Amino acid sequence: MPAIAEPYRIKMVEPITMTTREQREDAIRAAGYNTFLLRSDDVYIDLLTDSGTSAMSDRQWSAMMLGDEAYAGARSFDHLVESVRENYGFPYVCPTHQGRGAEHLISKILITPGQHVPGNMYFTTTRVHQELAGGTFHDVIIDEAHDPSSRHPFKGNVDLDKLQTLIDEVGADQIAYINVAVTVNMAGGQPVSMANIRAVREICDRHGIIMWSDATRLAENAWFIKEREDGYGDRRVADIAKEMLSHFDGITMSGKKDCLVNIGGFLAMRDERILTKSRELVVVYEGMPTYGGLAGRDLDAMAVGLREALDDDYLTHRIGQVRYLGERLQEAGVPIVEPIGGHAVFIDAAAFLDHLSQDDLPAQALAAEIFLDSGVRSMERGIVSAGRDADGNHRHPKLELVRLTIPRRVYTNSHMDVVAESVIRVFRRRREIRGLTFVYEPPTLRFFTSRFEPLAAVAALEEGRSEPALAGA
Ligand code: P61
Repeated sequence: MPAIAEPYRIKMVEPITMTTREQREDAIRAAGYNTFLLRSDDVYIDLLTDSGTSAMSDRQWSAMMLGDEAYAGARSFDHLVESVRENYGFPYVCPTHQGRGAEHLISKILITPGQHVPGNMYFTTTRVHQELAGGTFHDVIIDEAHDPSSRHPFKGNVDLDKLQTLIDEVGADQIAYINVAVTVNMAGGQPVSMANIRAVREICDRHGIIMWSDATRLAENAWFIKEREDGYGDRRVADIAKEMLSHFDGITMSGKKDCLVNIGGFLAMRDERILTKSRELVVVYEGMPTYGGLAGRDLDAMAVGLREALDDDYLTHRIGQVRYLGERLQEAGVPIVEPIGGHAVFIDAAAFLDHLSQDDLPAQALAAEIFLDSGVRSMERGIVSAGRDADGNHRHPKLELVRLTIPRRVYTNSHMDVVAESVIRVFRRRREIRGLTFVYEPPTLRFFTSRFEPLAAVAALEEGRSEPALAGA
């Protein structure tokens, strides 16, 4: 394999903090063993998320200087609409402050309480908004997606039989819409094939069902189609992306990922009636329909970024960097989700810490432990993220993962080497790692703000010892 270097050079640098083990012990304890609650100043390499963490280009910064901050009718909005039309092929756009703003609006518009919403695996904010609108989410992803070791090339695919069975059971008129995420975040950044998108479209057409997409990582999905699907190898990613999106009635977009911006999102659609409803709601929850909670400069940065993210060279490096980290971990025997996805390497925490039960919150404990080792911040994606069901019981997802998420255009492969070395060190002494237990749990989206204690510390306190031990200590 020839070396793939960054297709850009670095014009500005941001110093980052190096910390001692003692500082990290204080920091993770103060954060209640939740990496979401760490201060960024205490983090060395921040792989919490690829959301809003991209480095913008010189062209995006220039576009920001031209932002039109008019309250209404800003030309920045026109720039976004032009870019969406040209690159995604949708005529209508409604900006929102970020992806979940768009999810909120579309859930309210399309769901009548009591209806059902199939999707290819849940995403936290997506499902919450569907439920708040009175809908019931149904996972119709293929079984392989729930198996970390399955090497299916399109693990994000919709299982057509599961979809058809749901339609037969509840009736097509009780399906609010189907939401197809490209790529599928919770499955490990796994793509959906063009053939699968076409097949879902056929089912939707047969039953008159609206076909929506969570297109948050559409550029990465299109790159995987180019790499893996017959007939697409010689096509430009930008063309593939446009073909993909041509099958959908509309999309929700978190611009914080594949539009390469730090904040922003939108709804894009073909149906003018959905546009009208979006505009009615956006003024209540976000702002005027021409800014949707964003500054004019944010709209301009997004208009430029969404085009840059479809560049073949950029994507080859981007996905190559994720793969570089994943392969280093694989070589050392660290269990990760395969194939390696588009935006992150997902460690199989259930296999990594196979001496813990899922109720001991292994992925949460492992994320805390990796931070303690090196200051690398990752994210739990397992039982804590899955939350509780309607009866108040913990959901037990099949995947118990720690996500090492790579921000776009931010870190070099030397940073990836440091991350790999740290994870491998922790892997070698994995048997010492203990579980965690909740000490504070909010009612929704609990993973963001929950606090935990090491199980060992709880046991020590119960035995009357005063000094709690650290996880893994
Ligand atoms: C992330 F821990 N993702 O992956 P917003 N759809 C999809 C997303 O990945 C997504 C949104 C919609 C984040 C941020 C985040 O449980 C969490 O612009 C496929 O963040 O509102 C966001 O877009 C929502 C992290 C969100 C989480 C929810 O890191």
